Amino acid sequence: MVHRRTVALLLVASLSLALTGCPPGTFPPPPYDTTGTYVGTWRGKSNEDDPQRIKDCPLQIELTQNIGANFPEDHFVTGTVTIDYSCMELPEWIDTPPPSVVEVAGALQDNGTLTLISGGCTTALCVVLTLGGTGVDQDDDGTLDAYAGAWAYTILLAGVEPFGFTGKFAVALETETP
Ligand SMILES: [Ca+2]
Repeated sequence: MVHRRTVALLLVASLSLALTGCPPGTFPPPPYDTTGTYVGTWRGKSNEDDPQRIKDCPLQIELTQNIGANFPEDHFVTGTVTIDYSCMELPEWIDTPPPSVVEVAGALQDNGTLTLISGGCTTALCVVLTLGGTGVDQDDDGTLDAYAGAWAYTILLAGVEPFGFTGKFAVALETETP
């Protein structure tokens, strides 16, 4: 629960930043609806002395947003990020791989910037995932089509150096096959 509270505080903080300069009563609607399934890849390198270099690792993001809600809830985005561990070699101190599906939450800013954060901990370790990027509504229909930016993934365990990756990601709306 502590982590959910942290995420909520971050949401409030990023929203207050986003709204500086808005006169009261004229809150703009979200720039687009992020609800959907997005597929793509991420690339980057680990923070080890001899870094692992990752290229084209599959990434899937599912997002939900209620654009019909009142402000500021209409700007809140929740979802899951699925990480493929076959791309990377986890350190030996990780006995059990962390969940490959990570719950994230964030806020959509009026300039199209979307930051997603997770704060998932088990009794053994914590996984911190942040995605910060810009979304584009390519066909101007009010829905997000592509989302790309910076990625950071860190696994924390007391007493050892954190292990993680930093890099870039890019995903696009999954097109339904009839
Ligand atoms: Ca669109």
